[in-house]
Amino acid sequence: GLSKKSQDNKLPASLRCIVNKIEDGSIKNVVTLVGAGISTAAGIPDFRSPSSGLYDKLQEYNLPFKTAIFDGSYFEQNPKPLFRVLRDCFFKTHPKPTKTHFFVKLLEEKGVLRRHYTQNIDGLDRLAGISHDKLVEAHGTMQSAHCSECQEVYSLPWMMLQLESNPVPKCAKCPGVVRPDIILFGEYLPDDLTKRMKEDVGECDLLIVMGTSLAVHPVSTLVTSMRPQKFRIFINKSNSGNRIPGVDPCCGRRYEFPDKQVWVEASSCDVIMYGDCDDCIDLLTGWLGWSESLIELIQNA
Ligand code: CNA
Repeated sequence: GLSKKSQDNKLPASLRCIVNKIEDGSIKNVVTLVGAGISTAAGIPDFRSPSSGLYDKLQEYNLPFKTAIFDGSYFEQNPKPLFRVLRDCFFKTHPKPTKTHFFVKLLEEKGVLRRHYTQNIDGLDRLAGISHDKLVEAHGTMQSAHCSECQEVYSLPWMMLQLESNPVPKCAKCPGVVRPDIILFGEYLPDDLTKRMKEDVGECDLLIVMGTSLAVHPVSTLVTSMRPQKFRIFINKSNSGNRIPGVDPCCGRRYEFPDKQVWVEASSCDVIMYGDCDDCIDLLTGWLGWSESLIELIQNA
C-alpha cells in the first residue's frame, strides 16, 4: 500500500510517483550527481555562487584569469595559489560530510543506489561511507597526493602538515612537487569515465542532481543523455533550474514548503526543488519515510 506521506496531495504527481516507486521497489537504480553545493554547508565555498563562491574571492591571488587557480598548465608554472586555496578554503575547518552526503549513503543502505558521481574533490563522499564501487570521483580527490616526478604517494594529513610551513609541498625522495590527486582544467579525465557513465545512465531509473551548476563536462551529459520517461530530481538553491539543459521549462503549479524555504516545480518526469540541499533532503527523506534512518545513520557515523 501507499504510505500516507506519499499520498500527500501537496506533492506534484511526478514526485508522488517517484516516492511510490521507491517504496514498491520499482525504482532501484538511482544515480546521483553532485557538485560543490552539497559541501557548502560543511564550510567549503563553491565556485560559482555569487559573492560566497571562490571565483568571486580570488582578487588577492593575482591570477591572470579566474579559472587559473584550477588550471593544469598554470599550476605547472605557479603551484602556490592552488595550495593556498587548498589550505585556506578546503581543509582549515576540518570539514565533515553534510546531511546530503549521508542521504546518498542512505540510498546505498536502502539498496537503491547504482552509482554516485561527485565532481567534488573534498573527499566528503568517501567520509560519509559511500562504498568504493558505488563512488565515482570524477575530478579526483584531495584525500591523497603524489609526487609529480617520482610518483611517491602521500596523504592529505601529510600535505596539510607541509603546508603549515611551506607554500609548496616537496617530495621527501626527490625535488618534485607533491600534488593532490585531482584533475585540473585541461588534464585528462579517467579513461573509463564516459564508458561507465553510458552504462549507468542506461540502467538508471532515477537521476538525482544536487548542488551543481552543471557547467562542467562530461559529467553534465549524465543529465542530457537520460532516456525519456525516466525520472530526474534537481536540487539547487538558485534559479539555475531554468538553465538545466534538456529539462522542460516548468510552467505548472509551484508547490511551496515555507517551513524549509523550499519550493518545487515539476513536469511529468522532472522535479526541481529550489532550496538549500540539506533542507530539500529533510523534505525528501520525510516523504520517503526515511527521516529516522537518516538521523540514525548520521549518529552512528
Ligand atoms: P559550481 O559551479 O560552483 O556550482 C555549485 C552549485 O551549487 C551552484 O549552482 C549553486 O547554486 C549550488 N549551491 C551552492 N550551495 C548550495 C546549497 N547549500 N544548496 C543547494 N545548492 C547549492 O560547482 P560545480 O560542482 O557545479 O562545478 C564543478 C567544479 C567545482 C568541480 O570541478 C569541482 O571540483 C569544483 N569545486 C569543488 C569543491 C569541493 O570539492 N567541495 C568546491 C569548489 C569547487
